[in-house]
Amino acid sequence: SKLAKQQRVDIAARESKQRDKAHIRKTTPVHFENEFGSYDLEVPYTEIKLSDTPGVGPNAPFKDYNTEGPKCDPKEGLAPLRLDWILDRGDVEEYEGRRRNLEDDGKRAIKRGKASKEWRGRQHKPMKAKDHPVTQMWYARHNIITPEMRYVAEREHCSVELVRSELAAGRAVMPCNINHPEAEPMIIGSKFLTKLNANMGNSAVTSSIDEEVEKLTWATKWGADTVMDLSTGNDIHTTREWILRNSPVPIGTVPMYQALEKVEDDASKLSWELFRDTVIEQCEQGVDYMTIHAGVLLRFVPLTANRMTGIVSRGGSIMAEWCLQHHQESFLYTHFDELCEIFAKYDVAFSLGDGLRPGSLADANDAAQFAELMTLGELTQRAWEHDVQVMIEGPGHIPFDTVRMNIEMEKAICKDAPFYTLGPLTTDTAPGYDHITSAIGGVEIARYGTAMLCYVTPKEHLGLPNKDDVKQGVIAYKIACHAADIAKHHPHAIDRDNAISKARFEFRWLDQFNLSYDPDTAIAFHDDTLPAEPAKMAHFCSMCGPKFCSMAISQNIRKKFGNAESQEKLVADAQTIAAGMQEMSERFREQGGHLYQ
Ligand code: IRN
Ligand code: FE2
Repeated sequence: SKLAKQQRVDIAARESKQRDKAHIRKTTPVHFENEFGSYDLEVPYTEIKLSDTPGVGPNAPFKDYNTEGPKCDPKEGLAPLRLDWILDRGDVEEYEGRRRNLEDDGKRAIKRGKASKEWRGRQHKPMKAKDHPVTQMWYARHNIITPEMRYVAEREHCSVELVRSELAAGRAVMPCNINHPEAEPMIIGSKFLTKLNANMGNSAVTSSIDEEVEKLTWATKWGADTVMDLSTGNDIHTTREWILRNSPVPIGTVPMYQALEKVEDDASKLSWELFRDTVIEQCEQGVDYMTIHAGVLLRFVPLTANRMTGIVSRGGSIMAEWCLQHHQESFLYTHFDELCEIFAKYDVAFSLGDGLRPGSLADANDAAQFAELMTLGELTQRAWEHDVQVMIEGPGHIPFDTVRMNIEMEKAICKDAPFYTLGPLTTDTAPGYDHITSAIGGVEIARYGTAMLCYVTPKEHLGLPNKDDVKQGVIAYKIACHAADIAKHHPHAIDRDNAISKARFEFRWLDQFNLSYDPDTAIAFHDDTLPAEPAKMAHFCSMCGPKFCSMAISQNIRKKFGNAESQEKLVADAQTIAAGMQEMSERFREQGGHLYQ
């Protein structure tokens, strides 16, 4: 069984040959000017090449949203795409911070090329705001259109004014720390494509730094829009440095995990000062958004006493422990304005944590959950007063019929700040399949306005996800996000479905594989039944075989009756038939209209 397990992992995590052949990263050139400069933006998309429809003509390549980022040597890191945009605004300065470059991290340092050496030299010192907030929210509220906003508008195929106004109103966030200029700007808000986050994180025993970078690249390849680094252990700073320098997507963290590491896992030894310094260290490195469990208040902790599963949030339980030990209000809450001031200097976005989220259906929608949500609503307003971007984390385990109520509550209480939920899982009964139990809830909650879904992998409740689990989680959530976008009637969302359905009907097998989220699995499943190469051009599929295929029959029907003449005749026939039916029905009713007297 060990061998069987290994084989299963190999199939899913093997080289993504078919996908890599057909999915090509390209960029659209966009010229943009504002009061600070003139820019030639290169906005990425994925091109999926399609074959011709025999006898009809070529099919235009399909353009898809790209999260993958440019290729780079992991030891080098990515080029600092946004560096000039940031410097041109003239509102930041370098200063002596805690930041070290990879080289300073000693033994792990590996030689780098010239270009990146120059960039490392410039970046050795972290940057921060000089005199006003440098958040995208601040620019949006001051009617400044940034290259970041223009870039995002291109990616989302929407107007730049929509991007600006949603950011200004707090209905969308663009996590983009000025110290993470490698990241490609993206936006999270209910008017935009639904996004998905993938969590990574080593535990001391299971993962190396290289593996973490590989998992990051792997997750963004399959479509993760952001990645959270939840690493714990000794190399936490170095791991994060590697991830940030290689990440084309925003990186989120839970700084409380590192703070706890610093006090050797003794929550009672935590303090505001220690936490603040950890946050600043991460701001300087370039973390784009941070989960802050500031809604776990001392007086809410007893509300969890009679729960089936108590407090399941790691960050939430750490804060609850601290509050009880000291019998004091949470320092995250009492120092919240100071946190806002720090975040405003780097443009770090809050992800206000749901430390009291339900960990079972039995605990769903209880007093503790909603008491915390009310507090998050209050903190949202306070962050906005500092022009700091905010999103709100949500549950968890909740029954399907209460999913919609949860997003409606969040919108009302948090004044439309983007909701970012963990699933939700709609049943507790399927460990091993919780990517499915949670994707079901994810579609429903996103359909009514949740802006980003945090993926759940098949290993949830069981262990740490490996590469295979990461892919399973990402694909399950791609499906959920896309299904929600279609239900929301998001413009263009259905284009991909139309393209793949057309390919399916026309027996363009390779196009069908390539337009799917996981071409390699699609092709492998097809090959299980019809391994021969010509089968990929066959005008029947492996489900029905050559003698009876509904699609082949439909095509024959179309050939016979598809021309204008026979169409007219068909319509005329149908009208004659309908008239006859009508007559019969009237006669029947005249006779009393009952089958049995
Ligand atoms: C998302 C929504 N609710 C929770 N999450 C994610 O859960 C959060 O962003 C983070 O990645 C992870 C850790 O949560 P706790 O257990 O520390 O609350
Ligand atoms: Fe859970």
